[in-house]
Amino acid sequence: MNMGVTILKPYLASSGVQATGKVCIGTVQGDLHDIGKNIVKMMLEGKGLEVIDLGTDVPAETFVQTAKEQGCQVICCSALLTTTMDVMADVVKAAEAAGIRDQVKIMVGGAPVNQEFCDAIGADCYTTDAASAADAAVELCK
Ligand code: B12
Repeated sequence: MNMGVTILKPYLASSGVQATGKVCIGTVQGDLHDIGKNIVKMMLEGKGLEVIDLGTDVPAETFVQTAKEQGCQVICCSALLTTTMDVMADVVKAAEAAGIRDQVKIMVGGAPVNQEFCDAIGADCYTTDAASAADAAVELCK
């Protein structure tokens, strides 16, 4: 999958275009699934957004610290395990504790996540797939 993504990336990423926003993305702490996260990353880049990829097993504080230091408008959290999706709630809390909750939008996704969960933890946006995630991120960056 990752090899395929590497081949497709030059065709999807817009070249010579000024970035329309800055986003950081990662799979939450305790979770090593990254295929979906990597597809979302590729689609975000294809929409002209600058993407900081934090990789997998990312602690809540790292998402928030990165957003604060790098000036990201959106934090994208991915989770594939029901046991790790609660880390997304920690990201929301960490953003509040760091005083940047009003400056950053938090997007959540991954197979076990749904709109109800997004609302319950106070995140800003949930979408089901990479294409809609990229469209939503562009809107949030505006
Ligand atoms: C591939 C896979 C693995 C690979 C991961 C390889 C990798 N580099 O990612 C390996 C073999 C390593 C693995 C390990 C494990 N896995 Co696994 N794995 C899967 C599997 C088969 C596919 C997941 C996948 O990649 N789907 C394809 C991608 C494209 O879909 P996606 O991630 O959902 O992403 C899309 C959307 O959700 C969305 N999206 C994703 N992220 C984001 C983020 C944002 C912000 C937004 C908006 C949208 C979005 O866009 C994406 C593209 O459209 C699933 C079963 C399944 N059929 O889903 C099990 C599954 C997720 N794994 C499971 C389990 C239990 C494990 C292990 C715990 C097994 C074990 N006992 O060791 C370990 C966990 C290790 C860890 N700590 O993370 C369970 C989870 C059950 C649960 N309820 O939590 C599943 C559901 C299998 C099962 N039926 O039991 N796994």
